[in-house]
Amino acid sequence: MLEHSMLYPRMTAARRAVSLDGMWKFRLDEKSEGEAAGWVDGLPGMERIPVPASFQDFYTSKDVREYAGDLWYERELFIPGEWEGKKVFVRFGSATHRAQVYVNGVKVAEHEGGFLPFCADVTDVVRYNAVNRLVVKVNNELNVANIPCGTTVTLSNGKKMTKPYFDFFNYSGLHRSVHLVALPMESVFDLDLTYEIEGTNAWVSYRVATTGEHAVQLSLLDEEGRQAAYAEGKEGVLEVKDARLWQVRDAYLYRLVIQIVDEDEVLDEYVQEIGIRTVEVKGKDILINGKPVYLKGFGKHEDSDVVGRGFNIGVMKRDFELMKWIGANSFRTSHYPYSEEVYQMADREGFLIIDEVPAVGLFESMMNFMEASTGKTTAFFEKETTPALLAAHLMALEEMIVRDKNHPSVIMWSLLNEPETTSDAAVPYFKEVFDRARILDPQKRPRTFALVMNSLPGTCKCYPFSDVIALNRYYGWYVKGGYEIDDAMEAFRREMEAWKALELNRPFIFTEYGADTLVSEHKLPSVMWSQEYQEEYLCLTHAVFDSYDFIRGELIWNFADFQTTEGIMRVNGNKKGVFTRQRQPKSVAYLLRRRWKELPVDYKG
Ligand code: EVA
Repeated sequence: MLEHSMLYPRMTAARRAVSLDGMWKFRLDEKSEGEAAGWVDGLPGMERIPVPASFQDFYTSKDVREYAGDLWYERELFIPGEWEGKKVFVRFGSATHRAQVYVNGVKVAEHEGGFLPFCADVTDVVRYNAVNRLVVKVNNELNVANIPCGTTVTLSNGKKMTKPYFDFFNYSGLHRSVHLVALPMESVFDLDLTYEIEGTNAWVSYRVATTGEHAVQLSLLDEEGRQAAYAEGKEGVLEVKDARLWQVRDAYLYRLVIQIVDEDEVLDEYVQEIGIRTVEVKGKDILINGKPVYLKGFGKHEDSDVVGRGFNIGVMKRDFELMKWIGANSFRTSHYPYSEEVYQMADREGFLIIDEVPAVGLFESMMNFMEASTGKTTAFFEKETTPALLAAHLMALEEMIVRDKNHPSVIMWSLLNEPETTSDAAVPYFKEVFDRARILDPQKRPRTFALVMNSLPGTCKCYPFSDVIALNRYYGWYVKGGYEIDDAMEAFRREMEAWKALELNRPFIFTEYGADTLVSEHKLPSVMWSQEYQEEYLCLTHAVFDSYDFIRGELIWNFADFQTTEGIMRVNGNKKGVFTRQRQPKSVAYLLRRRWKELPVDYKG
């Protein structure tokens, strides 16, 4: 059980939540002198940067952009006097990749892992009705004892540099909103929900965890604010007559109002939007509310100009509009859990999410996507650091599932991206991770992981753990691109025949397929990197998808061009976007739109 509640901060009659977003003091710690120099009591200098944002792309110096090490943030914290007697927390949406938090010079929290929220309990440390000082030390180095994996090297000039084992820029800092939160002494801590639907009625089984023993009351309100169900007790069932279901791209959200009561007094109130729907894998079908669904959509990134991986509410809105325009119904949060606001929006818009824990780079290479196609194996899970890695992985998994389990949009957990799966040592590691996901999720949603190119029917020891087999495949790009593309498609079909021969009776989805494409390049006849080639590649790949009834989803790589580490493989970033980084369409967007608008939601079902 986590130490602090993962519930999203909300204002209600009993709760307070104040955004701390804005300009914060900022300082890089090139000489690792911060602690010794007393920075926990306040930073030297006057430099300020926005929160939330990555720090890297604001500045004009390469040493700043590529900086690896500690970075410090500071801001004032005014705590209202009327909060005395409440529990007071500072809640970080995330701090990439690890952080230590100080209030008035006292350490109040530390957290490992860069993509999930954590709280600092500051109740006894703050001065009330007064200004306090909040200092955060963030560190962005990579290693193989934490996720995502990579290394940190020291260059001959003494500067540190991170080398990710993954294909996205190591953006870091305070990427998400920070809130100051006041809760009553006795408060709602956690909520589990499961659904049963029969005919026009639904049963919402719930379990509320609180920090005390007083009675709990729940009422479920429909979108008009009318009460649709009521229940008492920490555990029970809400019976909803004529329930409006949450459907794919046709969402309906109820509001669940949870109160802790002491006779007539309301001690705490928390409000959670919920969608009534079921998720199940049966044979080759992915079922939402008992009906098969074919996934059409994207692997995405949180990535945009200037703010990097910082949450950008405008970009989020644009992304959803583009996904609606193109006829998508789903996306994977590759390669880490996204900002909570993204899931709230997906709940509202009826999108399906494959929620991915940041377990990426569990394959020793900067270009695993390339090297795996050569058959390279690395026995990643036999290192001294593997137990520590597993512990960090399980912790992130718990934080993700507890954070996201009540979003109707979340229909599947992705537990790793492109790990090494060909050695025996991978198997016990996978077992722990998959078992833990099953225990943590009250809804027992399907679990998956994305298979890299060398994870094949004959080599992969871990696919049996997956409820849905998810393939990342680049036939026609990393494998036999250009004029050899027909051979690539033959190899692709051979692989699919080998999967078919296993008769797994499970759904397969593609969590990646794509081709780098420069928006500036047109060429007749096509060459690799031209917009024409991206279209040809897609037509041929889709023809393969269409020939197998067990393929139940296509999430193209990537929604938009995104920043990566520089190198000979990347032209100022990965250019496999269907949209540019500025969210304008490449030619291929129109092709996809034609296809996806035509495919029925229950295609092949
Ligand atoms: C690519 N391929 O090569 C992508 C990567 C991604 O960006 C992969 O999962 O296999 C990875 O992160 O474009």
